[in-house]
Amino acid sequence: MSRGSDCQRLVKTIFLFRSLDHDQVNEVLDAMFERRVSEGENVIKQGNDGDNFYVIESGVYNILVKTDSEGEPRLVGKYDNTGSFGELALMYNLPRAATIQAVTNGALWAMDRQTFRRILLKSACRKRKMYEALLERVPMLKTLEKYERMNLADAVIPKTYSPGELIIKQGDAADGMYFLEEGTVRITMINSENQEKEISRVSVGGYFGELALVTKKARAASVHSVGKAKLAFLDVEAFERLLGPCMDLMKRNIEDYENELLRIFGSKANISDIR
Ligand code: 1OR
Ligand code: 1OR
Repeated sequence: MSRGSDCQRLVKTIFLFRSLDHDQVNEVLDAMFERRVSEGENVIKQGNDGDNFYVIESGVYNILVKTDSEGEPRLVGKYDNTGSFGELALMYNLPRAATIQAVTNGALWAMDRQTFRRILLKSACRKRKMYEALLERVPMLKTLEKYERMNLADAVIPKTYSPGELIIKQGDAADGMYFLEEGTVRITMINSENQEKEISRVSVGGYFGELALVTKKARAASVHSVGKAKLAFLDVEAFERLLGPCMDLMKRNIEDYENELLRIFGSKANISDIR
C-alpha cells in the first residue's frame, strides 16, 4: 500500500470528509497511518472507548451489535472493501456502538482521536445536525435507520438556486437527486406536441430527480426554482450506496407519476419509456 495517491483517492470516497476544505483534506492525509489486520480480528469492540477512526483500503468486515436483551451479537451489516467506521465514539464521546470484525485479512488507514476531533468535529457535527433534522422530515427516508440517515447527512452537498433558475432539464443525463431544504420548485414536462406544462410542485421535505437514477434514463421532466431555493444534492454514487433501503418506496411513488401523467396529459405515451 503506497502512501500519498492511494490514501488521497480513498479520502475522496469518504462522505464524512465532504465538509472539509482543501487544507483540511491535506491535514487528514498527513495524519493517516496504516494498520494491517488479520482474519477474525476485532478491529473495534463494542463498549470500548474510541481510539481511532478507520478508512478501509481492503478487506471485508462484519458489523456486529449486541443489545442488553440479546445474548449473542447480531450481524447488522458488512463493509466490503470500501467505506469507513469508528467515527461515532469519537464524535459524540460515547462507547463504541458496534463491534467491527475482520472477515478477511485487510488493510486500513487510521486517524487518532485527537486529530479526528481537531479537524473534523466542528464541521462534520454541524453538517450532521443540520441535515439530520431535514432528512428526518422526508417521509421517503422514514424506513432508514438513524445511523443510515447520518451517513446521508454526511454525503449531501448544499446547493442554492435563484428565483426561476433551471435545476434539471428534461432530456439531460442524470448525475444525482435533490432534497428540498428551503423554497419550492416547479416541475414541467414537454409533451409530444411540444407544449410545456407544469405538472407538479415540490416543497420542503420533498425530493426530485430520483426517477432518472432509478430508471437509468434521461431526465423525464424539467425543474425550476420558484423563489430562492436551497437544496441538498446527493450524487449518483452516494444514492446507490445509501438509498438501497428506500428503493421499494421510491418505485411505488414512481407508479403514482404514471397515473398522474394519464390524468394530466390524457395519455401514458411519453412516460411509458421512462421506466
Ligand atoms: P463507533 O465509534 O461507535 C463502531 O464504533 C462503529 O461501527 C461506529 O462508530 C460506526 O462507524 C459503525 N450503528 C452504529 N454504528 C455502526 C452501525 C450501526 N453500522 C456501522 N457502524 N447500525 C447499522 C446500520 C445499518 C445500526 C445498528 C442498529
Ligand atoms: P428525473 O430524474 O426524471 C425530473 O428528473 C424529476 O421530476 C423526476 O426525476 C421526478 O423526480 C420529478 N413525472 C415525472 N417526473 C416527475 C413527476 C411526474 N413529478 C415530479 N417529477 N409526474 C407528476 C406527478 C404529480 C407525472 C407526469 C405528469
